[in-house]
Amino acid sequence: MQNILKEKFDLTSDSKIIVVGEGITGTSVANFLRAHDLPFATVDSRKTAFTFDTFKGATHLIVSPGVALSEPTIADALNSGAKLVSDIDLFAAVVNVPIVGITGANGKSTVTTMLGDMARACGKHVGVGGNLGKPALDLLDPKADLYVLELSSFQLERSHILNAAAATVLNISADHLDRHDDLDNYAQAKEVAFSGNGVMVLNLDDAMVSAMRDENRKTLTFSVKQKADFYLADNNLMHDENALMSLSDFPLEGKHNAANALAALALGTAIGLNTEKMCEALKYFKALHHRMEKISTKNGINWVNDSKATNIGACIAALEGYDEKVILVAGGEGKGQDMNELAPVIQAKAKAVILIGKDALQIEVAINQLSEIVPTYHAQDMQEVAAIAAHVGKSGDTVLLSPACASLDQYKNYQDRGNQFAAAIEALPA
Ligand code: UMA
Ligand code: ADP
Repeated sequence: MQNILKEKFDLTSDSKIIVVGEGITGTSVANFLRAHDLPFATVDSRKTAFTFDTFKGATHLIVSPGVALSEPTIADALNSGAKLVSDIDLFAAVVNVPIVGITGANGKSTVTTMLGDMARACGKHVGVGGNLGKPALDLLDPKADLYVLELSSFQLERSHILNAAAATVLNISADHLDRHDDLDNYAQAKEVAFSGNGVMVLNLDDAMVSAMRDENRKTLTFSVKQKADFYLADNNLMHDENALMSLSDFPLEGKHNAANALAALALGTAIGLNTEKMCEALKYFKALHHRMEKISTKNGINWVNDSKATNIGACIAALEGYDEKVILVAGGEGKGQDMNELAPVIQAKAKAVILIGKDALQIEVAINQLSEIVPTYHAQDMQEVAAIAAHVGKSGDTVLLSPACASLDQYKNYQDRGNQFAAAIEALPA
């Protein structure tokens, strides 16, 4: 094992390795290096501010995804010749069974979980994680015969050697533009998922993803709008000319979830999973928490928690899933997104908007430029959101928390935001 690491990363017992970030990724890396007798130091800027001295003489930097590579002290160390290695690189270097890599702006967790369920239904001993929760290195298990990894743009931008047996970029839409220079730079990071020579699973409905096609590689396509290898016809999930299952047997709502199912089927097919068993797993798939989760019908209102909608693309997909207009709860940390892209969909699909968080005003300004007035309200916390929604909403209305923004300005994470929403509804007088 040491030899593989030595060969792939020039790692030796003389290397000066610095693990940057002491979160769950940093801890998984530290455990891995320790197990391989490779000495290292860890640093965390929230404990001690980074200085140029922090990285002096470093030969290898293993930087956690939450830490920006543009951080001047890190950029300086990399410019001075330190090698950038990611936890994903270390993982890929030591794994000898197929890895499936799943990235995209939205749908990663859903597709990763679906494919994990499908693999289990096929009797595989599968490790499922990555950005989804458990860091890749913590999944390592001699019994595993497959790994399914959700990969974020931050993990991919610092990775080099994934060589997945099958990979997909589900879609590209604006996200994390506070960390990536622009959409092209973000897409380039995502494209690293295709490094190597495995099967590429491409979304024909997304121009930026379709453009990643490599004629020399085996490719499977999916689409909810046109014929592809995996597509929709007459309300069925299709593979070539074969109907795999009816959408009425598929428990998730929204076209975007049909797209997710098609992507998972394509990935599973690419690695040889049995079609019938994959469809069986899809039938029993349960929506993940905080993604279009129906939480209550208190006071006749349908309260829906889509707190995981941390970017505009996810919020648009949620709104477009409704035939009738909803009361939208949105706002938070906007991450440099252009809220003018969201405003027309709000006009078409929202009867009122309740705004929260740091960038509430940006959304309001975009809404105010619309030709039609959409009533907007501001709320300081979820109690106020619930109170306003209960006052504005009538029986039969839907109140949708789909913030289009990150949560970190006001909440611990998107789960905390969703949980506080649910608790506030629970606390409303009946
Ligand atoms: N830190 C610094 N300096 C900084 C920023 C962070 O020292 O400038 C330190 C923090 O003090 C903390 C540590 O780094 O001690 C945290 O590291 P991290 O932010 O990289 O987070 P981890 O705990 O290692 O979790 C990461 C992913 N987090 C991020 O990408 C921000 C988790 O994705 C992922 O589940 C986990 O690795 C396992 O792979 C979370 C996420 O929000 C869910 N991802 C983004 C998303 O889905 O949109 C990309
Ligand atoms: P990710 O892991 O990429 O954030 P999730 O599966 O957790 O993706 O879903 C995140 C948000 O995006 C949720 O609000 C969900 O409803 C929405 N979503 C899921 N799949 C898609 C898709 N294919 N296109 C657009 N939005 C989607």
